[in-house]
Amino acid sequence: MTETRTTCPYCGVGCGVIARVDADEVSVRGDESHPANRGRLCVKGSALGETTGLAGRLLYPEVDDQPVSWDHALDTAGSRLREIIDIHGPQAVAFYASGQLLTEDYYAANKLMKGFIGAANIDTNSRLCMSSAVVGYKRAFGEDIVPCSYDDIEQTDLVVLVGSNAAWTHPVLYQRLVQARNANPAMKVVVIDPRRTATCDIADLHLDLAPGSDAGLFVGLLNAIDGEEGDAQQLAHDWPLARVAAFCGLAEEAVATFYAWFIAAPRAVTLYTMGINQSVSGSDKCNAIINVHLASGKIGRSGCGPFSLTGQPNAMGGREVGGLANQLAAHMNFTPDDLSRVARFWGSERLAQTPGLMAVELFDAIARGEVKAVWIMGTNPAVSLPDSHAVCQALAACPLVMVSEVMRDTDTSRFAHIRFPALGWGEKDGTVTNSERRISRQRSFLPAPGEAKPDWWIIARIAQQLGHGAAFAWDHPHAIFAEHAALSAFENHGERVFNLAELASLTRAQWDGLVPWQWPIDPEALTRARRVPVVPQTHGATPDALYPFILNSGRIRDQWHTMTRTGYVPRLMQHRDEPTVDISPADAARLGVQDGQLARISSARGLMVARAQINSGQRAGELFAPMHWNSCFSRQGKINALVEGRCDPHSGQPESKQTAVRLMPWQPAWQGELYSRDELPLPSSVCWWRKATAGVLRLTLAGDKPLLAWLMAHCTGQGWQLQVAQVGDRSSLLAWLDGTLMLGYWEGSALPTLAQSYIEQAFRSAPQQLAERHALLNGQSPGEQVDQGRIICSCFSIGENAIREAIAEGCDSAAALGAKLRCGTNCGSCVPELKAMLCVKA
Ligand SMILES: Nc1nc2c(c(=O)[nH]1)N[C@H]1C(S)=C(S)[C@@H](COP(=O)(O)OP(=O)(O)OC[C@H]3O[C@@H](n4cnc5c(=O)[nH]c(N)nc54)[C@H](O)[C@@H]3O)O[C@H]1N2
Ligand SMILES: Nc1nc2c(c(=O)[nH]1)N[C@H]1C(S)=C(S)[C@@H](COP(=O)(O)OP(=O)(O)OC[C@H]3O[C@@H](n4cnc5c(=O)[nH]c(N)nc54)[C@H](O)[C@@H]3O)O[C@H]1N2
Ligand code: SF4
Ligand SMILES: [Mo]
Repeated sequence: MTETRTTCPYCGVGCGVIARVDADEVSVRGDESHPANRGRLCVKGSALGETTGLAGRLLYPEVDDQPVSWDHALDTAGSRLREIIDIHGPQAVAFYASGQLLTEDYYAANKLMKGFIGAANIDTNSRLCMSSAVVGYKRAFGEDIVPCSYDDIEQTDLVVLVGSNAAWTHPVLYQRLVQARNANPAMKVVVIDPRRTATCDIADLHLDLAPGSDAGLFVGLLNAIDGEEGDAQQLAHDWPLARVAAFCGLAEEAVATFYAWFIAAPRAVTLYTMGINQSVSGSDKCNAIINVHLASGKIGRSGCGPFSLTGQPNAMGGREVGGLANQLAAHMNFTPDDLSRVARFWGSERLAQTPGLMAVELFDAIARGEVKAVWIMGTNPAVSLPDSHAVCQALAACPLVMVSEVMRDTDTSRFAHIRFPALGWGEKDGTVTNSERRISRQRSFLPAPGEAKPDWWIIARIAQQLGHGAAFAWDHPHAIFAEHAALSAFENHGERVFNLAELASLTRAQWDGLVPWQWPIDPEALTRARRVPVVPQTHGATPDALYPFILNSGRIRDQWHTMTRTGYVPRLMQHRDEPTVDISPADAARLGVQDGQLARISSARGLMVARAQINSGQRAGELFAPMHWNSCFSRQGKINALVEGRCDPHSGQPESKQTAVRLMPWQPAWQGELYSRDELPLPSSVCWWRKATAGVLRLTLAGDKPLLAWLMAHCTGQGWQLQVAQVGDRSSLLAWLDGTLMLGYWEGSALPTLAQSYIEQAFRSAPQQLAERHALLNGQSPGEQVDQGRIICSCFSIGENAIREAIAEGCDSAAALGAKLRCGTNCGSCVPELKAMLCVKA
């Protein structure tokens, strides 16, 4: 048994984790000594041990779909890249990296592209995430500095959450807030979000403003603060209360209450994330928020500040190494002094002199044939970029697509000519920086599987192929970290706040043992801040008679992005196992949509199918669907097929939160459940959703063209024996091979209710008695069947039905439910849902 202190690879809270390996079993618990979480973990963090298996992993390099040796893969990649550079120049090559790479990997990628290939075409998924926040900070402070810490949330009088569903997306930080508020009943919490989310659970005030209207709210607040005159203040005079209320679609009293609280609070923190950043005017919205903190003096002291929470585990590290196409390394810019400094430090004569292509432009350039080689590392753009049909077409037409991945099959890797197997969490070694600028170690505690290698190693080998080996001759991530830290200190003279001089001379052993370390900010730096004038704009979507709804998108509690790591874990799919579309009761009634019914949502770009959820927390005229589902987990479940690539002109960040769409209820001819030992080539007319089950493939299906005959032909074609039943509109089919159950299928005009766990069991050990097989064919278990309902508490697998029963029996608070069933007592992220169920009863 060994225990290793490391860091969670999911969200930007950056929780410390203690991983324990017992024989082959990995288990994790929160690290009490880590300042970010002090021992707590959320559901995703707690389930990390269940994600370290090797199923689905990419374990060997592949060239043109054939497994090959590293030598062969590197030679081929090197010669194909050299050929493109020789003929078309370095601008024809691009890297698309990720805020989930470690700092060392990220530094290496940036150095190779900007410093040695000599074009700045390296951009990252942080463009879709943090780039507006970066522009906001740089315009205000002259540098990308986040002037807050998690402690501020505990030492404040007012917390404003804007465009953040932290209860689900930064759960441990949210739990810290819940605790702080319990400890200080005078503290107030305001949530600003068009939807009523789980985060609203602790809100004293929820402002369900019109989508995209946040800048109006904050410019109006600046006006109300009545601070020092200047351009920003001047513009704010045009935004009296009545105008703000009309612009935001809010009641004047609600806006006035928010303003009064903000002005009266001695200290206030504003937490903001994707509801602000992912907008055509996201940068301006960030500055509108920063301005009210500057004007009211709520900045640069404890309990105060404009706090942009980072999404990914190392979004901040990416900003430090200059992973975006329009920055240089170590918070330097494309200015003559910085260019010369970086070139001297790297000993390069080829350093890119102008900014490169930003994510959306980059894929447009691939589509136009200008970029001919792209290397994608640690991100899944075929799912996460807007207008995904166009992205897929661009990738399909690109002469050289290289992908560094941990998984064999992703929507993006399907387009790859060369696949590099990367080490994953638990195997790789390096550092990450969280939202509060705290650098923590991710340590390896598992052996490298197959031929997988660290991302930095792959980059350094390709550098060697391109003739730059000497500048990439590191033998360990520690050497890269030391170089990165030294660059941050190089000729700094206090000009750049980001300065890791203190860490530049760590020995390998010291780096290995590094305890979480927050890089300091000199409060002086904040006093030079500038108030950027902001003219509020609304979103760029243009709803009309054909596409009357605004489609919003975001995260659900237990899934991580494109699901490559969380979508195969049964425990994490219990909460939501299909893409849903939330619709207001009024719109549902008008369109005749029933709760749980399927719906088709379409925009001018594409279509998705999701199950309708009637939600009174959803404004009329707006819809919400999760960002997670993709072609590996569904047919037509991908929201970015609909989203247009409109971007903020300053940050290049796409407006992922607002798209004009229409919704039509879909009553398919049949719906079914399919269990199978193997993948099968379903006809393209069938819609399906993959469910996470142990050991067997389970799909929920729906369609208009009959499927049963196709399935029967498929099974007989395999030489399996069939057992078929048809009663009324219901059909079922079992396929056997020598007493082993190979496939089971149940269909009806409505989705059949089945004894799921009995069926799963039958695939592990098939029932041999005729009566049992008959029950199975009917989708029932021979014994009594207990239906748990939707799982609410994923930590202890407590279902809706047990909770309703306990409420009926007298449990009248989340605490009482916890005492009886344990639900909500571990990570606490289901407490808002428990409370909602208690409310329905009341
Ligand atoms: N469970 C889970 N947690 C995650 C992630 C995950 O995939 N799963 N990903 C991580 C990453 S990378 C990120 S970036 C963060 C994102 O964290 P969040 O930003 O909290 O998450 P989202 O669900 O994308 O969006 C937040 C909210 O913005 C609201 N919103 C939409 N339009 C507007 C608007 O015009 N104004 C306002 N004020 N609000 C609006 C949405 O209704 C939504 O509730 O989460 C991180 N944490
Ligand atoms: N409509 C809509 N679209 C959105 C958003 C939204 O709210 N709405 N949010 C946007 C935001 S904020 C973000 S951050 C993006 C996220 O979108 P992506 O970055 O595309 O999503 P991930 O699933 O995190 O992709 C990470 C990939 O890296 C692989 N991987 C994991 N570990 C490693 C490793 O160590 N090395 C390598 N090489 N690969 C690894 C994973 O298997 C996975 O395929 O989505 C954006 N897209
Ligand atoms: S809050 Fe974020 S960092 Fe912490 S355990 Fe959950 S996903 Fe991991
Ligand atoms: Mo993100």
